[in-house]
Amino acid sequence: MADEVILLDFWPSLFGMRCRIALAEKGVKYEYKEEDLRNKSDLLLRMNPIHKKIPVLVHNGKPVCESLIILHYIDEAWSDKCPLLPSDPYQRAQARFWADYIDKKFYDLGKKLWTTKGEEQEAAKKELIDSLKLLEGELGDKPFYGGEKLGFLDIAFVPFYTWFYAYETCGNFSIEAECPKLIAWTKRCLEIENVSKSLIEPQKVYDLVLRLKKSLGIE
Ligand code: GS8
Repeated sequence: MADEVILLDFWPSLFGMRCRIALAEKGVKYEYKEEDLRNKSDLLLRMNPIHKKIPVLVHNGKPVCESLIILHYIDEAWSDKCPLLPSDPYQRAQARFWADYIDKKFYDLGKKLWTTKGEEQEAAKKELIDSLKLLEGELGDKPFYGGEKLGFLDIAFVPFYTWFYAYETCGNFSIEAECPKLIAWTKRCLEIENVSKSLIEPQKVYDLVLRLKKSLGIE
Protein backbone atom coordinates (compact mmCIF):
# COMPACT_ATOMS: atom_id res chain seq x y z
CA MET A 1 0.00 0.00 0.00
CA ALA A 2 1.31 3.44 -0.89
CA ASP A 3 2.13 5.82 1.94
CA GLU A 4 -0.48 8.42 2.78
CA VAL A 5 1.24 11.64 3.75
CA ILE A 6 -0.56 14.84 4.73
CA LEU A 7 0.97 18.13 5.84
CA LEU A 8 -1.21 20.46 7.90
CA ASP A 9 0.32 23.85 7.32
CA PHE A 10 -0.27 27.61 7.06
CA TRP A 11 1.39 29.42 4.14
CA PRO A 12 3.59 32.04 5.95
CA SER A 13 4.76 29.58 8.61
CA LEU A 14 8.54 29.29 8.94
CA PHE A 15 7.99 25.95 10.65
CA GLY A 16 5.77 24.66 7.86
CA MET A 17 8.31 25.74 5.22
CA ARG A 18 10.92 23.51 6.88
CA CYS A 19 8.69 20.48 6.36
CA ARG A 20 7.90 21.45 2.76
CA ILE A 21 11.62 21.65 1.89
CA ALA A 22 12.45 18.34 3.60
CA LEU A 23 9.59 16.50 1.88
CA ALA A 24 10.61 17.98 -1.48
CA GLU A 25 14.26 16.99 -0.96
CA LYS A 26 13.19 13.43 -0.15
CA GLY A 27 10.82 13.36 -3.12
CA VAL A 28 7.84 12.45 -0.92
CA LYS A 29 4.43 13.03 -2.47
CA TYR A 30 1.99 14.50 0.01
CA GLU A 31 -1.27 16.32 0.36
CA TYR A 32 -0.90 19.91 1.53
CA LYS A 33 -3.77 21.08 3.74
CA GLU A 34 -3.94 24.79 4.51
CA GLU A 35 -5.25 25.55 8.00
CA ASP A 36 -7.21 28.59 9.07
CA LEU A 37 -5.57 29.20 12.44
CA ARG A 38 -8.51 31.33 13.62
CA ASN A 39 -10.83 28.43 12.89
CA LYS A 40 -8.76 25.28 13.30
CA SER A 41 -9.97 22.11 11.59
CA ASP A 42 -11.15 19.09 13.54
CA LEU A 43 -8.29 17.20 11.91
CA LEU A 44 -5.69 19.61 13.35
CA LEU A 45 -7.26 19.49 16.82
CA ARG A 46 -7.27 15.68 16.69
CA MET A 47 -3.76 15.37 15.28
CA ASN A 48 -2.12 17.92 17.60
CA PRO A 49 -4.35 17.98 20.70
CA ILE A 50 -1.48 19.14 22.95
CA HIS A 51 -0.28 22.30 21.16
CA LYS A 52 -3.03 22.69 18.51
CA LYS A 53 -0.41 24.16 16.16
CA ILE A 54 0.76 23.58 12.62
CA PRO A 55 2.81 22.05 11.12
CA VAL A 56 1.66 18.47 11.63
CA LEU A 57 2.83 15.65 9.40
CA VAL A 58 0.29 12.84 9.24
CA HIS A 59 1.92 9.65 7.97
CA ASN A 60 -0.49 6.77 7.37
CA GLY A 61 -2.89 8.27 9.91
CA LYS A 62 -0.24 8.87 12.60
CA PRO A 63 0.63 12.47 13.51
CA VAL A 64 4.11 13.87 14.08
CA CYS A 65 4.24 17.37 15.62
CA GLU A 66 6.90 20.07 16.08
CA SER A 67 8.84 21.05 12.97
CA LEU A 68 12.33 19.95 14.07
CA ILE A 69 10.95 16.60 15.22
CA ILE A 70 9.14 16.34 11.88
CA LEU A 71 12.46 16.95 10.06
CA HIS A 72 14.11 14.14 12.05
CA TYR A 73 11.16 11.89 11.35
CA ILE A 74 11.24 12.62 7.61
CA ASP A 75 14.97 11.87 7.56
CA GLU A 76 14.46 8.53 9.30
CA ALA A 77 11.23 7.43 7.62
CA TRP A 78 12.60 8.11 4.11
CA SER A 79 16.21 7.21 4.85
CA ASP A 80 16.91 5.75 1.39
CA LYS A 81 17.35 9.18 -0.20
CA CYS A 82 19.20 12.39 0.51
CA PRO A 83 20.25 12.21 4.19
CA LEU A 84 19.53 15.47 6.01
CA LEU A 85 21.37 14.99 9.31
CA PRO A 86 25.14 14.42 9.24
CA SER A 87 26.27 10.81 9.78
CA ASP A 88 28.88 11.77 12.40
CA PRO A 89 27.31 11.85 15.92
CA TYR A 90 29.17 15.00 16.91
CA GLN A 91 28.15 16.84 13.75
CA ARG A 92 24.57 15.67 14.32
CA ALA A 93 24.64 17.09 17.83
CA GLN A 94 25.99 20.39 16.50
CA ALA A 95 23.27 20.65 13.85
CA ARG A 96 20.62 19.99 16.52
CA PHE A 97 22.21 22.53 18.89
CA TRP A 98 22.05 25.34 16.32
CA ALA A 99 18.54 24.45 15.19
CA ASP A 100 17.44 24.65 18.82
CA TYR A 101 19.29 27.98 19.18
CA ILE A 102 17.44 29.35 16.14
CA ASP A 103 14.07 28.35 17.62
CA LYS A 104 14.87 29.82 21.02
CA LYS A 105 16.09 33.14 19.54
CA PHE A 106 14.68 34.22 16.22
CA TYR A 107 10.94 33.79 16.35
CA ASP A 108 10.47 36.01 19.41
CA LEU A 109 13.14 38.53 18.37
CA GLY A 110 11.64 38.83 14.89
CA LYS A 111 8.21 39.45 16.37
CA LYS A 112 9.61 42.15 18.66
CA LEU A 113 11.06 43.90 15.61
CA TRP A 114 7.66 44.46 14.07
CA THR A 115 5.56 44.86 17.21
CA THR A 116 7.70 47.34 19.17
CA LYS A 117 9.32 50.74 18.70
CA GLY A 118 12.10 52.83 20.19
CA GLU A 119 14.46 51.28 22.71
CA GLU A 120 12.75 47.92 22.79
CA GLN A 121 12.96 47.61 19.01
CA GLU A 122 16.62 48.73 19.00
CA ALA A 123 17.48 46.10 21.62
CA ALA A 124 15.72 43.38 19.58
CA LYS A 125 17.55 44.53 16.45
CA LYS A 126 20.94 44.38 18.18
CA GLU A 127 20.26 40.94 19.63
CA LEU A 128 19.04 39.65 16.27
CA ILE A 129 22.15 40.93 14.47
CA ASP A 130 24.44 39.43 17.14
CA SER A 131 22.71 36.06 16.78
CA LEU A 132 22.85 36.18 12.98
CA LYS A 133 26.58 36.92 13.22
CA LEU A 134 27.06 33.87 15.43
CA LEU A 135 25.28 31.75 12.84
CA GLU A 136 27.34 33.31 10.08
CA GLY A 137 30.45 32.30 12.04
CA GLU A 138 29.14 28.74 12.38
CA LEU A 139 28.75 28.54 8.57
CA GLY A 140 32.39 29.61 8.13
CA ASP A 141 33.58 29.13 4.56
CA LYS A 142 31.37 26.14 3.84
CA PRO A 143 28.78 26.56 1.05
CA PHE A 144 26.06 25.07 3.30
CA TYR A 145 25.68 24.22 6.98
CA GLY A 146 25.43 20.63 5.73
CA GLY A 147 28.87 21.02 4.08
CA GLU A 148 28.89 20.67 0.31
CA LYS A 149 25.13 20.17 0.22
CA LEU A 150 21.94 21.32 1.88
CA GLY A 151 21.33 19.63 5.26
CA PHE A 152 19.20 19.65 8.38
CA LEU A 153 20.42 23.01 9.70
CA ASP A 154 20.10 24.70 6.31
CA ILE A 155 16.49 23.53 6.15
CA ALA A 156 15.80 24.62 9.73
CA PHE A 157 17.24 28.10 9.12
CA VAL A 158 16.55 29.15 5.52
CA PRO A 159 12.78 29.79 5.98
CA PHE A 160 13.71 32.75 8.20
CA TYR A 161 15.04 34.40 5.06
CA THR A 162 11.43 34.94 3.93
CA TRP A 163 10.91 37.15 7.00
CA PHE A 164 14.21 39.09 6.71
CA TYR A 165 12.70 41.76 4.43
CA ALA A 166 9.90 42.42 6.93
CA TYR A 167 12.40 42.60 9.82
CA GLU A 168 14.67 44.95 7.86
CA THR A 169 11.88 47.24 6.73
CA CYS A 170 10.25 47.46 10.17
CA GLY A 171 13.63 47.85 11.93
CA ASN A 172 15.21 50.06 9.25
CA PHE A 173 18.47 48.12 8.83
CA SER A 174 20.16 45.82 6.33
CA ILE A 175 21.00 42.24 7.20
CA GLU A 176 23.20 42.03 4.10
CA ALA A 177 25.32 44.95 5.34
CA GLU A 178 25.75 43.21 8.71
CA CYS A 179 26.08 39.61 7.53
CA PRO A 180 27.08 39.45 3.83
CA LYS A 181 28.21 35.81 3.99
CA LEU A 182 24.90 34.77 5.48
CA ILE A 183 22.98 36.46 2.67
CA ALA A 184 25.28 34.79 0.11
CA TRP A 185 24.31 31.47 1.75
CA THR A 186 20.57 32.27 1.44
CA LYS A 187 21.13 32.96 -2.27
CA ARG A 188 22.87 29.59 -2.70
CA CYS A 189 19.96 27.88 -0.95
CA LEU A 190 17.43 29.64 -3.19
CA GLU A 191 19.21 28.31 -6.28
CA ILE A 192 17.99 24.86 -5.19
CA GLU A 193 14.54 24.36 -6.69
CA ASN A 194 13.26 22.31 -3.75
CA VAL A 195 14.04 25.29 -1.53
CA SER A 196 12.77 28.11 -3.74
CA LYS A 197 9.49 26.35 -4.52
CA SER A 198 8.86 25.69 -0.80
CA LEU A 199 9.41 29.25 0.39
CA ILE A 200 7.09 32.19 -0.07
CA GLU A 201 8.01 35.61 -1.38
CA PRO A 202 9.38 38.02 1.25
CA GLN A 203 7.02 40.74 -0.07
CA LYS A 204 4.00 38.56 0.81
CA VAL A 205 5.29 38.16 4.36
CA TYR A 206 5.78 41.91 4.62
CA ASP A 207 2.23 42.54 3.36
CA LEU A 208 0.98 40.11 6.01
CA VAL A 209 2.99 41.91 8.69
CA LEU A 210 1.41 45.21 7.64
CA ARG A 211 -2.07 43.65 7.89
CA LEU A 212 -1.24 42.16 11.30
CA LYS A 213 0.11 45.48 12.56
CA LYS A 214 -3.10 47.18 11.48
CA SER A 215 -5.33 44.57 13.11
CA LEU A 216 -3.28 44.81 16.33
CA GLY A 217 -3.59 48.60 16.25
CA ILE A 218 0.19 49.14 15.96
CA GLU A 219 1.06 52.45 14.23
C1 GS8 B 1 6.01 26.05 16.49
C2 GS8 B 1 4.78 25.96 15.59
C3 GS8 B 1 3.98 27.26 15.57
O1 GS8 B 1 4.31 28.25 16.26
C4 GS8 B 1 7.22 24.00 15.63
O2 GS8 B 1 6.49 23.35 14.86
O3 GS8 B 1 8.45 24.05 15.48
N1 GS8 B 1 7.59 24.87 17.86
C5 GS8 B 1 6.59 24.71 16.83
N2 GS8 B 1 2.90 27.27 14.78
C6 GS8 B 1 2.02 28.41 14.72
C7 GS8 B 1 1.96 28.94 13.29
S1 GS8 B 1 3.51 29.51 12.72
O4 GS8 B 1 3.75 30.80 13.60
C8 GS8 B 1 0.59 27.97 15.07
O5 GS8 B 1 0.13 26.93 14.65
N3 GS8 B 1 -0.09 28.80 15.85
C9 GS8 B 1 -1.47 28.56 16.20
C10 GS8 B 1 -1.77 28.94 17.61
O6 GS8 B 1 -0.84 29.33 18.35
O7 GS8 B 1 -2.94 28.83 17.99
